[in-house]
Amino acid sequence: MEPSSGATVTTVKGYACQRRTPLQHHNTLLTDALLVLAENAEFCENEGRSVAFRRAGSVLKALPQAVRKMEDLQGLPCLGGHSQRVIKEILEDGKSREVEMMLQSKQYQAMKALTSIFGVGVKTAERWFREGLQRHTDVVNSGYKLNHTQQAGVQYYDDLNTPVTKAEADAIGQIVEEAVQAVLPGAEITLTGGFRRDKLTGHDVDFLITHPEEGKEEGLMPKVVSWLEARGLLLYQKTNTNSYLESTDGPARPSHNMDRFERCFSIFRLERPHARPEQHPQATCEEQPQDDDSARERRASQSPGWKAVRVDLVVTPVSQFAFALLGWTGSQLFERDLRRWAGQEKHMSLSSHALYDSKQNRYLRASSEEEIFAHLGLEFIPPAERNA
Ligand code: DGT
Ligand code: MG
Repeated sequence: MEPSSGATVTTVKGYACQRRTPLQHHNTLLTDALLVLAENAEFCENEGRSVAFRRAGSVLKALPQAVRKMEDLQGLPCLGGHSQRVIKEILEDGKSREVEMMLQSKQYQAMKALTSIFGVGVKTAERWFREGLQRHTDVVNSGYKLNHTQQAGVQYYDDLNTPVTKAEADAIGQIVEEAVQAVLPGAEITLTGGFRRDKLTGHDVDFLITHPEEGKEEGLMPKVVSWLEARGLLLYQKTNTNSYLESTDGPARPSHNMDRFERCFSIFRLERPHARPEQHPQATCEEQPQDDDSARERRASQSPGWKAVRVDLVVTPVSQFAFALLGWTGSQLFERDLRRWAGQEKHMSLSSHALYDSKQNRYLRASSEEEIFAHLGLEFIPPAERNA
């Protein structure tokens, strides 16, 4: 369709991995609204719908200018009818009634609050909501039996829901570096995830650990974890051992995105710089707030001298490092579209371990992200432009 006169025509490719998506963009009002719809679809366990809204938002993030009228959307991919209706309403009225109502709804608010507890997924949150729980404090008061992860999620709720800064990520990086060098000199750590895409804050800090000599990295994770635990630096950890070699060594399946690396989900105890010493209750009894339940809970989860920070550690053999780096840098939608592109357009199968070419019936090696993009017939997109 020919755009009407006055419309700003922009060509945007259909896969997120074909586009450059910077961190800062021009359409946050629209993308924030679409994100609410995507989250709500996720809360209803409708993944297809959630991805559709995320894709629509991601296309708007890649535009070089703000959308001002519906004609500006002509020719753009991934914008379904529902997304377009919401965009139209916002362009005309400054907001979408549907999104506003969703934000006000008890169910959306409860699902958002409950799923923001570390260790609580949509299914559990949904059940708790049906049973009348709405906030993390309700979970504490319910007396429900929580698993180890959820206990940590509730205990450190406030800290874990306070964005991690780049300075904090760097401080954690120094600790991880020290731990890794102590147990395996010569091993290398790399900051991945959102911080590698130049995000200023994140919900966690992601690291890859490898060693230039293949095989040296085996068994590294338990040693790193022991080193950290011995120094009281871990508040929580759950380590999965590498199962990639033990499993049937078939082609990497693109739909299977849980990796089989040695991986540690953890919560670090990060000393705050210039932290005030912890206050003794008796010393300040005159200023004590009323000792109601919520005040007690707040104090229990407050940690004046230190902050609880979610950290993911992943150990990879150096032969798989480039794939792991590409797979862990994100964004999630960028990763999803990389795998979709590989499968649908190239008959290849990409994971964070390997790239398999089904036409040639062989794995394609790569020692850098650039080589993987080249194998996939894609222009290289640097990490800071993978914020799809
Ligand atoms: P954040 O932490 O919310 O600021 O944002 P990201 O982008 O760092 O997101 P995060 O930490 O959940 O994950 C980092 C990237 O790693 C993400 O973009 C996709 C990838 N990723 C996360 N979990 C898995 C996993 O289990 N397997 C694989 N292959 N990739 C994962
Ligand atoms: Mg992250």
